[in-house]
Amino acid sequence: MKRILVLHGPNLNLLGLREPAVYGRVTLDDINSRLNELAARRGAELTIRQSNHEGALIDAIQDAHAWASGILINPGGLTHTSVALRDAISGVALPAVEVHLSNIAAREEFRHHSYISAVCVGTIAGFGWRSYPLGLTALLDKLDEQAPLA
Ligand code: CA2
Repeated sequence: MKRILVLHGPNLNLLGLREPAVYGRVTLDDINSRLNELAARRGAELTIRQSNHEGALIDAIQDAHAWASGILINPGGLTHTSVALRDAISGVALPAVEVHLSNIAAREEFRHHSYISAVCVGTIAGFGWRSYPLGLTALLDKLDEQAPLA
């Protein structure tokens, strides 16, 4: 059974409740339900956390070293600022996929650089809530590819 840590960074708890013009009307609970449905279909199990605190996200990543097969992460604004989050992902050496609701390359200049991308298998951005299931599918496919043939 593949076990995946899903991490939502700062302010993503506001999804669907504020700024719908930028981030849409889908709530974080909606996204988590869809991810759990997808995971069940794929025979995977998710542990889902949201935090507004950098240290709490880093603790969750370090802890995942003991039990997870991979990480799906939307680091929120920390994408563009956090060397510490990048070091945590790199340190646990688990395959990670970075997702963003918005197309960060098409937004303000300060959102164009991600500290996280280089330590991830890949990044999916710009598809709204669908970035999450696309990212989870990509991560599970990658893990399937790595599994030894039966
Ligand atoms: O597009 C994404 O998923 C982002 O990670 C979202 C972050 C932003 O700082 C990144 O550049 C791109 C912001 C998350 C804040 O979400 C809110 C949702 C509703 C209302 C206010 C903020």
